[in-house]
Amino acid sequence: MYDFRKSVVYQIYPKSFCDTNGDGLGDLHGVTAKLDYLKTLGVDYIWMTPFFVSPQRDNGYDVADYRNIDPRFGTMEDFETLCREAKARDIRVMLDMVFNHTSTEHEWFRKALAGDPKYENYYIWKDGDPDTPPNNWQSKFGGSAWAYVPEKGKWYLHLFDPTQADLNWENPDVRHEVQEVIRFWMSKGVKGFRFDVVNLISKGSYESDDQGDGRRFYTDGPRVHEYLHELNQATFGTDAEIVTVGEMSSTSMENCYRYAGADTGELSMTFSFHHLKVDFVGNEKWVLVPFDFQKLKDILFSWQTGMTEHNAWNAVFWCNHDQPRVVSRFGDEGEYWKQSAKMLGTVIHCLRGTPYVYQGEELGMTNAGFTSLDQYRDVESINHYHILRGRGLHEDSVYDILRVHSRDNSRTPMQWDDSAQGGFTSGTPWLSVNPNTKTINAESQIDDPDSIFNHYRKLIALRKQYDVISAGDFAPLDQKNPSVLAYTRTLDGQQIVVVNNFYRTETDWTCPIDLTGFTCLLSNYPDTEVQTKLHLRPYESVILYRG
Ligand code: TEU
Ligand code: CA
Repeated sequence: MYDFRKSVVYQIYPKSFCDTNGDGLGDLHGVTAKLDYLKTLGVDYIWMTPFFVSPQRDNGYDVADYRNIDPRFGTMEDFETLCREAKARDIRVMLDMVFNHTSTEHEWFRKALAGDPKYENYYIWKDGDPDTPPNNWQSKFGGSAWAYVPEKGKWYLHLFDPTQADLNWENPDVRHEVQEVIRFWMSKGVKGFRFDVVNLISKGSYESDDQGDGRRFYTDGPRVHEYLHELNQATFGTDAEIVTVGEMSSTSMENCYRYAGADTGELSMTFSFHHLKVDFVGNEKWVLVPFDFQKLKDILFSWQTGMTEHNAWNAVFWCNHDQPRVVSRFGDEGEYWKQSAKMLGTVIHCLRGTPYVYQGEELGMTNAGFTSLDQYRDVESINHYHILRGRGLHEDSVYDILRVHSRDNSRTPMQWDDSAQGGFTSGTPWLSVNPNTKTINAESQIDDPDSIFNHYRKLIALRKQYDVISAGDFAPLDQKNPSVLAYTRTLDGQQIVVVNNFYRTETDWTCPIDLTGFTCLLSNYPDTEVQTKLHLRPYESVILYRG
């Protein structure tokens, strides 16, 4: 079987990656054009977020046709070229399948609206009067999760935007349709699938939630494991080379043992987000609070040990297209930009799990820094601007919050060079390029041995070289330390000790393990010395090894 424990996945947000025809939108040709760059970095998979036909209300997560490519991104031939060129470089293509919902422009939904009972049963409808939604569930993007269709006198469920109608997985026809879509892309040579919010597909009871927004009734729902097992058996489970990852919204570890267990026949691994909610207040993300370092460690470490004990596999990551940039979030955008970006990379890449690198993370790209609403494009950000203003928050405070939490922070175009549009487009980009492309860009980093890019390149290479990194057991070190994040990985006679100073203050740290005989595999300072009593400089990070 293909050993995905040694692989690293690179996430591409095609719209913001590379534009080859000057329309301001990245395209498939642009991805093909940058494959050599990705080969240099050393990644094994590219996960591309959806480029299927879509009205783009949610940047492609509102799919109107699962089998065709949106002309904005290119053609099927372009996709086939991309797959061929990727394969020639030993890079595998992973697609993003959005099966919790379709766009309301999907043929199925249009037929449902027109009254075709077969397709009506593809979605979730409830009777009710036009003024009272069937329950109090909230959309993840704000407002009620129900939309009323006057012609039908019924409400349909949408856990996201009103143009993203939830599919009715209880209907076996829906499950068969989804299987056919997977088989279609498998026949094109696709070797991986990411399943969007896949733990929301089985709804339980449709009660109003007196304790929250309704998520406890549909998250990790009653039949979700059955559905995933069935999908596995009918499609990707027949090809041992295919790697799958489920995006798990507000999930529990117990459920992930099954979703991502080695022998459970569901998925290869899961994304969970609890470690990123450490700058929230409960589930509320539209607030400004410093991140809770102890909580971050406790959550990351408990997932490391819990998943290991149950023989299940984590996807490990800081960044994606929904999260702010990690160097802005947990690192430093200023004086220690480089050290902190490298340190954060080290933390993730030495954990037990498959690391995901989100485009631009390997360059230390930062948050967007937008100052006015017209710069934002994301439906969630625009909705929350109005929701927060409606609660009486001053405009400046709302902008302060968006600058920290908006999903557009990660969606600004890839910074290839120091030209005005960062080498992303010759036209006008759909979302502004960060002006710091003058100093933060790929061109200036590829040949610089001390760059963040080359640090990531080394981290990726180490995972392939040392089995202890891909397969070793995890154990925390000095978990309560207020500024250091440290752990060990152990496999047979090999061990690594990973020590990270998460702050700009220098700190002395005595390793609870005797470090005699250890050598330094990688550090983000050029002159780190191995000793049991370490003096850690700002954001210093070291990987020590004994074979
Ligand atoms: O995201 C799922 C999700 O619930 C969150 O990431 C959410 O977008 C955000 O954190 C709310 O604060 C997936 C996709 O990654 C995202 O881009 C889509 O918008 C969403 O599903 C709907 O398909
Ligand atoms: Ca284009």
